[in-house]
This record gives sequence, C-alpha cells and structure tokens, in this order.
Amino acid sequence: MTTPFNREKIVVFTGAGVSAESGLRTFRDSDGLWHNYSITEVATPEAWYRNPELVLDFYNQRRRQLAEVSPNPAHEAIVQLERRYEVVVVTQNIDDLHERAGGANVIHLHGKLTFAQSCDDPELLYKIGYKDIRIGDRCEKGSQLRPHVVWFGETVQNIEASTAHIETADKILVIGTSLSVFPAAGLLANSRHDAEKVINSLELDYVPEGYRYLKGKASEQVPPLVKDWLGE
Ligand code: BV8
Repeated sequence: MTTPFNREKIVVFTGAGVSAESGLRTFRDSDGLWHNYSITEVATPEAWYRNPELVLDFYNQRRRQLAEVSPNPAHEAIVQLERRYEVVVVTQNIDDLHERAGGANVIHLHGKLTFAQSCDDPELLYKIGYKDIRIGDRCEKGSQLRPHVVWFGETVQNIEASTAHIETADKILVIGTSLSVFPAAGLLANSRHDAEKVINSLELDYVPEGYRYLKGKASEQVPPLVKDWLGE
C-alpha cells in the first residue's frame, strides 16, 4: 500500500551491462575491458606504483570515451520510476550515465571516472569531468592526482549507506552485472525476504535465489518492466 508520503522504495543495483548499449565496454564479456588489459596491470594500487602512466592512460581513454556516449533507454527508464517510487541507484559503475539520465539518488561503490583524487589524502576530490589526468597534476597539498576509482584490494565506498537502502527496499532490480566482484555483489544478501526481486542480464552463471530473471538487453527488458511497475 502506498501513500504520497511513504512511497514504496526500489533499489536498482547496476553493473557494466547497464551501460553496454551506450557503447561502454563491460569487463568480462568477450570484448570486455579485462580482455585487453589484465586487472593487475591497470586496476590495482600495485599497478599504480609500478606504471602510473599506463594506469592514467587506461582511465583517460575511458573518460574521453564517456564524453562521447549517452544514457540509453535502460538508464532513462530507471529515472521514470521516480514518478511513483523512492528510487536509489547503487552502482558498481564509474561512469556518470545514471546522473546524466536524471537520476536523483545515485550511490557509487567503486568511485567516479569524472573525479580525480589526491594520492596523499583520499578525501581530497576534484571534479574533472572528461579531462585527462597527467603525471604532474597535483592536489592542493602537492601530491599527484589519481583516478577517483576503487581498485582491487582497496576499500569499497558507501557500503553502509547502500546496505541500509537494500535492507529497506520493497523491490530490488539488478541490471547488467556478473555479480563476480565483492563485497559489492554480497550487498544483495541484505534484501528483505518479502521484497520483489528482478534481475536483468544478457547471460548469468546463476540466478540468485528469489529473483525473476529477465534475460536480454537492458534497453529492451527494463522499459517494459518499468511500465508495469508504474501501472501503465
Ligand atoms: C576489497 C573500478 C579488500 C575500477 C572495480 C576471491 C573471492 C572473492 C573476492 C575476492 C577474491 N579475491 C579478491 C577478492 C576481492 C576483490 C574481488 O571481488 N575480486 C573479484 C575479481 C573476484 N574485490 C576487491 O578487491 C574489492 N576490495 O575487497 O578490498 C579490503 C578489505 C578490507 C580493507 C581493505 C581492503 C574492490 C573491488 C572493486 C574493484 N573495482 N571497478 C574500474 O572500473 O576500472 S570492479 C569492476 O567490476 C567494475 O566496478 C564493474 O562494475 C565490476 C563488476 O563487473 P560487472 O559490472 O558485473 O561487469 P561484468 O563485465 O563482470 O558483467 C557484465 C554483465 O552485464 C554480464 O552479466 C553480462 O551478461 C551483462 N550484460 C552485458 N551487456 C548487457 C548486459 N546486461 C544487460 N544488457 C546488456 N546490453
């Protein structure tokens, strides 16, 4: 039962697959990012210390590409849910497509490509949009800037806030993730037993217990589900 003031809550948990049709490569699909680079070369602190130029170039390329792409119908459909529900997007993605689609409440677990971070003080963040980060770009305390991205072996952000939202959600919609990265994927275990759970993906190694599986492309599967949830 919903009233204007205590609308039902939906948590939308997304991974790289929600942005695939916008033209951003996923990680583990056949043409995925990790097939051209190994994680240990570009997405770990050790990679940064070993070869910062390679790491900066990896993220500069992705940031430049992000400037050229747009949200797709899946991102846009998620925003439509805000007409009737309290919607919280918890994303593993570092792109800004949920925000550019108009999402009001987007929580990033693995950082944001459009921000740079001080190497000395991780709290020091600088909005850089789609600009490159170069060796020699420094924070106000004089240390080198790095991508504001959670690398493997680094602490994931916003875990507490995300857990609190998932625990109180009436519906959980998972889109475009292989659920292979932790602790992010483990957050879904906090959902209420009686919450409605739907997962969309092109393919899945396993369908999590209690989830209805919408197999197919996000831009084809998510808009009809949203229309159904909006009673249209
Ligand atoms: C931590 C930012 C410790 C960088 C990312 C062994 C077992 C379990 C865990 C571990 C382990 N060994 C190590 C770990 C921990 C490790 C981990 O999980 N490793 C994995 C690889 C096993 N985790 C960590 O290191 C985390 N930190 O644990 O710290 C710690 C503890 C205490 C104190 C201090 C430290 C940090 C992990 C964060 C890493 N950073 N991203 C960047 O983006 O460059 S992770 C990266 O993978 C992205 O965030 C991405 O989102 C995420 C998950 O991938 P997906 O989004 O799911 O993408 P994927 O390609 O895998 O799947 C795409 C899906 O979409 C597929 O299902 C496909 O079918 C579908 N799809 C494709 N197209 C479409 C589609 N669906 C719909 N429509 C389409 N069109």
